[in-house]
Amino acid sequence: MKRALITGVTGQDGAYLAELLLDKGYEVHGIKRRASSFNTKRIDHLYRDPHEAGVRFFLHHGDVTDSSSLIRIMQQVQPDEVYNLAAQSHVAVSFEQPEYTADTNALGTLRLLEAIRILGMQKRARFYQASTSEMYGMVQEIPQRETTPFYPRSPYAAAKLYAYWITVNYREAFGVHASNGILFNHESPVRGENFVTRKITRGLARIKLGLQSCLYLGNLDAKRDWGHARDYVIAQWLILQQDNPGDYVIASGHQYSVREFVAAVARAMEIELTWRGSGLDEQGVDANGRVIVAVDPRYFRPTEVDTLLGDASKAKRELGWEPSIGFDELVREMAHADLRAAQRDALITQHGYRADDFNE
Ligand code: NDP
Ligand code: GDR
Repeated sequence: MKRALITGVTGQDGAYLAELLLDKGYEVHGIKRRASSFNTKRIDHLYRDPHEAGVRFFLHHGDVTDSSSLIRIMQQVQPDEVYNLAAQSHVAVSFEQPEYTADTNALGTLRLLEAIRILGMQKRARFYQASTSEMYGMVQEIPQRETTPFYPRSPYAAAKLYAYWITVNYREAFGVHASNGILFNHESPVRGENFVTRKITRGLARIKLGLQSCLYLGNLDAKRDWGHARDYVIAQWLILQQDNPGDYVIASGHQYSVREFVAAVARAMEIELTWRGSGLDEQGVDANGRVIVAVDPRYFRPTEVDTLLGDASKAKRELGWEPSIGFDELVREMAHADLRAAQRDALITQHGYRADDFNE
């Protein structure tokens, strides 16, 4: 039985990847951070009581800013495959916490690679690094492929660029089977609520159910190449199944603006939406003339990545990977899930939920 270790197992990709590897018969170990409240919502459905027979999913407390925890866990688990998904993954937040972002995203990767080296596991453990299209930043070529030069535009992207190159270096210097997946944006119903797609599906669902009046967004002109996380974790796994390590762009090859994403979600939720004004005064108005989408400059970034579009033909050729879930299906799935959540919240509100009821 193959053994995998996933950092960032409590995140969007960690949850989908853990499920995929368990389905493939792996023993899966995940590293989670200690938190004052539960942070395992995305993986609770995979967790079994460790006292039961045949358990194949295990969680370990650790942190990628803490070498000793990584070395201990790596030594204990002896993984065949290590997936480094842990990161401070919010680009806008990285401008507020640049040092922490570098510690986690850049040095965290180095610490894991060093743990492999210190423990002499170069020949055993294959390493996957969650690299990102954000490294292309101010794009030098359209579409972006493995050979396109990088030009990071945020502390997040600069830290990820270090992680990319240290992964390449440990491959070349120490013979680690270490690979980068350069993944373009991928989303799902369990995407963090403050990334733009989920903010839109959640916000419009709450507006439709009368729980919120307006959705405030930043740059509506930004263009992204959006795919589904369920497809993209398959690529992560395929990359580690290759005889030779390498670097791969993983993308859908289609591009939409944030404004187009809003419009697609409105259609999926049967909300009539028309745009009026432009720039800071641009607004989305519903059938009753109410402003339900507005621009708030607080969500603008000091430096923006205006446009991303990936060319995943190397992944198709060498990995046999292609996305199976298109833009409309992604939007429908996310819209449906957030409408259900909003319906639940609306019911609770209508029937007079009082927090006090649960404190007595
Ligand atoms: P999430 O933000 O959903 O998950 C990040 C995970 O990292 C969480 O489990 C989080 O734990 C964990 N984490 C954060 N800091 C630390 C730390 N110091 N030590 C240990 N764990 C930590 O991200 P995604 O699942 O969307 O993305 C996975 C990876 O892929 C990230 O590295 C991201 O940068 C990268 N990426 C994502 C893309 C996307 O479109 N989703 C595209 C390209 C790359 P907790 O739950 O406790 O916060
Ligand atoms: P991104 O994702 O920065 O591409 O990073 P995000 O969804 O945060 O932003 C996408 C684009 O939408 C614009 N935008 C807004 N963004 C947010 N979060 N909130 C808003 O209100 C808003 N309004 C407009 C942004 O300016 C941006 O242009 C994601 C993360 O998952 C990274 O970890 C990953 O590496 C990249 O995708 C690929």
